[in-house]
Amino acid sequence: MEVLKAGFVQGFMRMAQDGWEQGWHERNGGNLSYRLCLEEAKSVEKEFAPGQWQEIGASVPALAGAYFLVTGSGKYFRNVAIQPEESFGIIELDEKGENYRICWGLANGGRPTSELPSHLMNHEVKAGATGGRHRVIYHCHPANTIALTFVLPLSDEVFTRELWEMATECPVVFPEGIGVVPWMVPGGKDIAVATSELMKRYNVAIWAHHGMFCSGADFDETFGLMHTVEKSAEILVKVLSMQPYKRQTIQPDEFRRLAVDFKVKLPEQFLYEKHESQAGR
Ligand code: 2HA
Ligand code: ZN
Repeated sequence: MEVLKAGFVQGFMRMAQDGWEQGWHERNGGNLSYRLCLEEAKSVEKEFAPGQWQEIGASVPALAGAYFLVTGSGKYFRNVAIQPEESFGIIELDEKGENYRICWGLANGGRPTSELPSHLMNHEVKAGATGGRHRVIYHCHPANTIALTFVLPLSDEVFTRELWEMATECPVVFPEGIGVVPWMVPGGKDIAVATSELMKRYNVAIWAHHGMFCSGADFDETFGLMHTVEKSAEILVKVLSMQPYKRQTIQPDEFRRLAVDFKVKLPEQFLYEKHESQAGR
C-alpha cells in the first residue's frame, strides 16, 4: 500500500492539521509520534528505503525493532498536509533501542523531531504501563497552559486541581492528574528522563514556560486530551483575568461524589483543603 493512503498516516496528518488550526504550532513548534502496529508496518514496508543508522540520544530497549511515524526536526505542522514526505517520516529502531534509521519520508535530508528522546522514552514508559495500548505521543505549545506556568506554583497537585475545577469533565478525562516539569533545556535526555518519569503516573506532562506532552491510545484520544486540558486552562486564564479569586467552585466532596458516579479513581493528593493564601482558592 502507498504510505500516504494508509489509515494510520491519514490519521496522523489530520491530527497535525487539527493542531495547526488550534494555533498550537507556531513556526516549527511541536512534534507528534505514533508507534505502528505490526500489521501497519507490514502493509507499507514495500515502500521502505532504509537509510543509515543514527543515534537516538537515549536508550529505549523495550521499543527495540519498533516503527514510528515522527514529525521532522525544524518542520512546520502547517506544511504536513501539503508536503507530507518532507514534513514527517517512518523510522525503525535497532535491536538495542539505541539507534534509528529513516525508512520512509523526511525527504531531502530531513531528521526526526529534536524531541525524539522525549517521545521515545515516553512511548517506552506508556507502552509498558498500558500493556501496549498507548501508541501516540503529542507535544505542542498551547498558549493558555503555558501562561498558567507563570502564575501557578509548578506542582502536580495545584495544576491538576485548578484544571479539574474549570470543567466538570476534566476529572473524568484525566482522573490520574497532570505532571509538571520545571523549566529545563528542551531536546535532550535530561528533560526526556524527567518527562517519562511523570508519564509513569500521568498521561499529561506540562513543560513550564514551553508547552505540553500528552499520551494516548489513538489520535482521537490524544488530541482530545490535549484539547480538554488546554480548554480548561483557557477558562482558568479567563477567570483569573476577571478577578484573582473564584466566588464559587467545585469542592473536594463534590469531586468525590463525581468519582463514584463516573466510576473514576481521583487520588486524594489532589483533593486537599485550600487555605486563604493559596492560588485560585
Ligand atoms: O520546535 O517544540 O520542543 C519543536 C519543539 C521543541
Ligand atoms: Zn516544544
